[in-house]
Formats: sequence, C-alpha cells, structure tokens
Amino acid sequence: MASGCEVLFANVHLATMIDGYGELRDAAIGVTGGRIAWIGPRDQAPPADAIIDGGGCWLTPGLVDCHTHIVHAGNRSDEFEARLNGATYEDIARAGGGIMSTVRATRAASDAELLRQSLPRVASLLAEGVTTIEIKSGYGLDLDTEAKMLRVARRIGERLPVGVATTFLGAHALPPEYAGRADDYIASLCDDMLPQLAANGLVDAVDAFCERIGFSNPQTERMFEAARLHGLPVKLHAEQLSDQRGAELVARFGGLSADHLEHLSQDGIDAMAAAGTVAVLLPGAYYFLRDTTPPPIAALRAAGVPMAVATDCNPGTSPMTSMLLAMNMACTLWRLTPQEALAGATIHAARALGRQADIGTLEVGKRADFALWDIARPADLSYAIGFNPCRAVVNGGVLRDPVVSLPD
Ligand code: DI6
Ligand code: FE
Repeated sequence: MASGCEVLFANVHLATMIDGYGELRDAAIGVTGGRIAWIGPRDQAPPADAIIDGGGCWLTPGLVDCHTHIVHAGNRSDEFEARLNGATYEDIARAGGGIMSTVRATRAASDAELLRQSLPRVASLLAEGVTTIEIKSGYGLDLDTEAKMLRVARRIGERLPVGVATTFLGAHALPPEYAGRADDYIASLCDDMLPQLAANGLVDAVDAFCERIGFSNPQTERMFEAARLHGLPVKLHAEQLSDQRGAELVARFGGLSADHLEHLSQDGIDAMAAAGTVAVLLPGAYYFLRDTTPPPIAALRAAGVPMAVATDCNPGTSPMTSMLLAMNMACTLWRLTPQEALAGATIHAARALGRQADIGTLEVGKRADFALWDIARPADLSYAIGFNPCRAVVNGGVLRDPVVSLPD
C-alpha cells in the first residue's frame, strides 16, 4: 500500500521521457518534499493532502535549455539591419561591431542593469515550460566582467523560478587587450580568472570556442587541464564552422557535451559515443546564419550519441528565446523526430548539464519540475510554430503560471 503524498497532480497524461515518450495516459503524479513520490494510473493514486486537477493536460518534465548566452547587455539588431542593407560582416567587424560590441556593452553595464536586461529573455523561456537553464559567461573577457556575468546568472536563479547552471566561457573571443597574444590570454584564464571564479562558487562547468576565429585545439586543451585541476566538468563549442577535432578533445576529457557540430567527423562521433558526451544541437544559430551544412544527425543517431536541443540564445548568432521554436527547427531543418526533439529538451539536455540524476525525466526521486500542456499528443510541442500551449509549470512541486512577473 503506497503511503500518501503532499500533492497529487491528477487527471493528466504523462510523457515520462523514459524509453521514447514513455507515455502513460489517464495518470497521476504525486509529490512530496519537492520530489516525485509516486507515478501511476490515476485510479490507483495514493491519498494526498492536496489534489490538483490537471484538466486532461499532458504533463512532461520541465524543459531544459542547456546552452545559452542569455546574460548580455545590448543587442545587435543594428548589425542585423545593416547586413540586410548590404554591409558585410567584415565591414561591421572593422567598425568595432560583432562580438566586441556586446563585450563593450556588457563591460559597461552594472550588475543591476545586466540583470534587468536579461530577466525578460529568461521569462520568455519560462513561459514555455522551461525549468532549468544553462548560462555562459564570455562577454566580459576580463575578471571583473566575467565575474559580473556569472553573479547575474546566479541571481537569475534566485529571482525567478528556474534552476541555473553556470558555465565559464572566458575562452570565447580574444579581448583587444591581448591582441596577438592568445596564449597569454589562455594563461590568464587558467592561472588567474578560473581559480578566482571557481573559488567564489561561480562556475559549474568550463567551455571554450574551439574554432579558427576562436581558440585552437591545444589552447582549448589547456583550458580543460585547468578545469580538471578544479574538478570542473567541461563542454565545448565544437566544429561549428570547421573541423578542429574539438569533439575528440572534449570526449577525451569525459566532457558533458560538444555543441553545434555542423562540421563533425565520424571520428568525432565515435569518440563522443565512447565517452557518453552529449551532442547539443543549436538550430537557431544555423538558421540565423543561413548556414547550409547540417550536423550529421543520421550518423549521430546511428552511433547512439544522445542529442540535446538548445536555443544558444545570444545577440550575434541566435537571438532566440523559445525552446519550442528550437525543437521545431531541429525537426524541420534537420529531420529530428518530434520524440527526439522533446528528448533533446528534457532527458538529454539534463545529461548535457550533468544533472540527469535530478531532472530531465519523470521518475520517482527526481525533482518535481513539470510543464503542463494543452495538447492532443506530445508531437504538438515540435509541430506548432509560434504557438504556446503551456498551461502551468511546476518548480520543485510548486505550481505557477507560465507567465512570471519580473522583479523590479
Ligand atoms: N559561437 C557563436 O555562434 C556565438 N558564440 C560562439 O561561440 C557567437 C556569439 C556572438 O556573436 O555574440
Ligand atoms: Fe553558443
């Protein structure tokens, strides 16, 4: 005989996301102490102190956006417009634009201003059933601003109902102060910035941009050695524009994820499969850059590499704050199935953050983070474009409206 629960969400259909959708129709899910305590058919549900009628909604794990640069100041719609009026990327870069314009704006913003600008973007994600996000630094490129970005990321998790995982991306671009001295910049990241940020509890993982226009494979390896010294897991912006053998590198370090992957080789796929490294797919950047080389989805699938889907929310290449749109794009642009897209936004995204024991599926013992959807079947979540069927969200067992009010 099952013992009672504090709260029972009854009259729901479940997509547990264990073995595909893991559908359980006419079900109920019980919560005690913010954790899932019971899952089963509604007519066998245990007694509960409170019962919430799900109104026949589908209930899924809360969505996880496992790759964002959502904390940044300003935006780059001016460059977007200039490019559509004929300016080239080089024109814009020569005029001091591109990533450095976001670095300047982010350096100039106070903590409060950076938080104020970032919160509405996070609220947009939360309205669509997101309960956990990853937030990268990387628009500071100096100790003070990288620390500010990571503090603001932590603050977002305190101010809004969302779990936040922080990632140190100091190796995102070479700051002008280090022009022509990339190795010295990497040394300052490894010997100075990372130790201080990690000591202050601001870093959950370490990332780098391994690319011709970013940092080399050996420079990335030095970052990963430093991460290992601090006991921090690694992930990587890998093979977005060219094959730098970044996926093999991050797999060799037992990395959580390799992200982007448009130019990933079979060797990279094999290394990721052997290491259990998640492939994080970012269709928003592919779309916004009008890229034409898709990541090798069929080969990743054949190798059994778990595929996550994320927004990559950033002002330069993916100004997107919708997980449902990312899922739709992964299906339409790259032929993921809707089931793969939802797994990519839940179970595999949780793994890309190293949080698979805690979130990402509906299982007894995991955090009670759910989204409730007014849909006919789970495929609706990837099918619609620009329609939000989220009716309610549950964070650690606490029911909320999808639309959150922003703190002043
Ligand atoms: N890859 C990208 O596409 C973004 N960062 C990265 O490592 C670009 C970020 C920006 O342009 O602001
Ligand atoms: Fe990114």
